[in-house]
Amino acid sequence: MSDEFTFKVLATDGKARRGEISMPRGTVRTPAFMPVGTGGTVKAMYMDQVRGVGADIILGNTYHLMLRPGAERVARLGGLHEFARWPWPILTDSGGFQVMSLSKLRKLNESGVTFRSHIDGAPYEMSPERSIEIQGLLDSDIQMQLDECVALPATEKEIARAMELSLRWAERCKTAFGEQPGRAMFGIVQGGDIPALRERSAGALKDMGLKGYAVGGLAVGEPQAVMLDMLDVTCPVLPQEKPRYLMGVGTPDDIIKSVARGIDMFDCVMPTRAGRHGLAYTRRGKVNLRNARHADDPRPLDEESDCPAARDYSRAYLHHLVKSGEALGSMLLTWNNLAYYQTLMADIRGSIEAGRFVERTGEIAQAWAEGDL
Ligand code: PRF
Repeated sequence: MSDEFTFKVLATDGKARRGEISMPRGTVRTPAFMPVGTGGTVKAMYMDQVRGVGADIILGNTYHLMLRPGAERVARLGGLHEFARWPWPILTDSGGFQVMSLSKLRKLNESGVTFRSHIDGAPYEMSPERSIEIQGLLDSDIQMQLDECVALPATEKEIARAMELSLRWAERCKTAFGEQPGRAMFGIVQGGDIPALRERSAGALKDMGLKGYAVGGLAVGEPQAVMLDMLDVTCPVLPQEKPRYLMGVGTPDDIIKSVARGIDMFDCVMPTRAGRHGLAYTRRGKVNLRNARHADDPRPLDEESDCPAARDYSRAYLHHLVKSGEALGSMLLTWNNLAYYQTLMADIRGSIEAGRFVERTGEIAQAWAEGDL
């Protein structure tokens, strides 16, 4: 742990990096996967289970928490860590992306966004300064700039406009954030699927001297190959000595291919959402527990797993829970999935340290391809 926010690259293998982010609330081993805890809860999980599977940091959402229960209320109740009983690092997204995907009647201009809540239609305003203020009220350790993410496909003109606006908002967020030694504010690279715009965005953010950089505007409708091409042009422009976070990504395969290009941090609803829909991630690929083939299967999802959800319950029982709509089905499958993702990240980290990243991730992909046991 550390009084200051610091990042160290401990080992590299090709472009893949094994690192450590230290801050007062704890150390994040990278490459890291951050479970999504949108509204102050990683859905269907106790925080000790989230910690128990190996998560060093979770993600929270400005947008959801400002609407309900309200940022000022969370602050009065001691901040998000105390409120949700997660004392370790928290990264918060800034709200722009969620406003665009969830809210109603949104209007965006130079000063910020106005929108109506998806919950009760109440009107809200969010400027870059207000987003940082809210993230401060939540007591977030890693705060994100307010940005505008355009869905792909989009015109070059539209992508360029949103990217330039996001750069101006990055400057305003940097000023609003000020000097906070134990915390960080990350800039967000935009630029859609246009290499020159990605380079411009990453270069301008680098010049601002921020403590970390996110790559946004990807996994928004483009093929995986396009996303990877954008990482190929973006990562070399970003400073080596700062953490890089690919927002909202992704599948295990996306993660491996992005680590190979120099990404250090990820978040995605996939393991938690899939768990609530009866889908299990395993060493041998995805298993849909809704399928009738599991109804009489006494075997666990993975007898070699350290996670009780994967090791101690029969597929027949999990199938039964899922088919019956039982809460425990969601809980066990989410637990299994987050354990799988964290084990994958530990495996990736170990392979980089050992200089075996390509070889090891090849073996991991081979096991997925062999299919379920
Ligand atoms: N910006 C912000 N949050 C995000 C994204 C973005 O571009 C994405 C895109 N994959 C996910 N979450 N602020």
